[in-house]
Amino acid sequence: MKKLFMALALIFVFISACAPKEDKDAINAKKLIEYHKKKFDSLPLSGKIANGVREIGVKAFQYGWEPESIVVKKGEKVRFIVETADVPHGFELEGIIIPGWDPDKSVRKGWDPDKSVKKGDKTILEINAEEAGVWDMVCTAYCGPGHTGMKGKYIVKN
Ligand SMILES: [Cu+2]
Repeated sequence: MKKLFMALALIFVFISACAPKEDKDAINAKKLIEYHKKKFDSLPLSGKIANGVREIGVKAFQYGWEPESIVVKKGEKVRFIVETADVPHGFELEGIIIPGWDPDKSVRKGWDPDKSVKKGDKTILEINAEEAGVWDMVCTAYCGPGHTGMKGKYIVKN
């Protein structure tokens, strides 16, 4: 009888050790995801709608972007009006193809002056925001020692 009791007690200890517990880390992770989702959803959209197109003025400078984050809605047609405040800069949304625009032509090798953003010019680029997500906005023309840190975000909300 004592042995049976011991065996039952052991089984009980074993089961309670295996039963799913409320994992603190999982709860915290869920809270964090929720927090960021709320923050993400509440981001204001950039620019303004003109004739059904979201127009956004983007200014490149040594070494950053104004605005630093561009926010649009999935399904929108987006028009970037890109200018530079100082030296020529390139423009790329990493992983997104902009029709008629080759960001690699604005790097030093094979540099094409028509494919970089020059002072006094407005470079107009259009894309359709087809997919929700976050992409890096980068400069593809070497513009000085801070060039590689010249990063912004392109955000497409659902
Ligand atoms: Cu640059």
